[in-house]
Amino acid sequence: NTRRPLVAGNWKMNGDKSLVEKVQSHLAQAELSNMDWVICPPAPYLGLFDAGTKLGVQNVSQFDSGAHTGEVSVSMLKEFGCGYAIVGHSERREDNFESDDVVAQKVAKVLDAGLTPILCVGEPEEVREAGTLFDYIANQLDAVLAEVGIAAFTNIVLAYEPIWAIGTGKTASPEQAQEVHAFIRGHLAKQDSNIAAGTVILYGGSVKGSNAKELFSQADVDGGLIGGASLNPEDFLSICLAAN
Ligand code: G2H
Repeated sequence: NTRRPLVAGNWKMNGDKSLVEKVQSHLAQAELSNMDWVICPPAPYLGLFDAGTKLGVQNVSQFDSGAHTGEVSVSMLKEFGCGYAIVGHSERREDNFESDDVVAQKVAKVLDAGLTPILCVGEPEEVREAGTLFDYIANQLDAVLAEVGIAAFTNIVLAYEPIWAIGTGKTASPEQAQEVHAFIRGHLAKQDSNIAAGTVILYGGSVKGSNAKELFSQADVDGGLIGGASLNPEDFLSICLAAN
């Protein structure tokens, strides 16, 4: 395939100013010409990175501006050179009650601004155990497809993050990841097989330097969305190298 691997570091509500320096200096010394990487720090740190560092945010408002206390708009992110926005992470769906509809509106807003959404989908453990995993993921995708249409998926990065594997140390096996990634691609292919073939699908959930290579070697796994391990510059770099 011609999909370019991507590794996105999601710091969540972690890190500090010194981590900005450490991560930049680690990545600067590496030869990473066959993949892209992006750092998604907490919003206050965005302006501290060197120009040219690929940046993303962990959340963005579905509104343009106005009386939305605590929210950050896409135009503000553009001012800081932010190219990506994580949308619909399971922690925001849970902590901030983001519905499939709100997630779809955010994806549309990010696309309108010319940024790339990293759209997260993934099932809780009880859904997997009940055997309704594929319906659950299809519903999450369909909410966004209904809002923006299949053509928009040329500019969307997907991330499959099984909720039971997030921050738990319980990584999905490479086979489990591949099975769902292939399902996601197949679901998009029902509407447009070319677009589906070109869509970058990341795996997220306890990816580390030690398991990245095997996960990324799966046919439909095009890189990773990295939480905990992105806070360790050596580990994050080794994950980037595994995708390169
Ligand atoms: C999943 C992932 C990054 P972690 O949420 O988004 O976090 O790698 O800590 O499981």
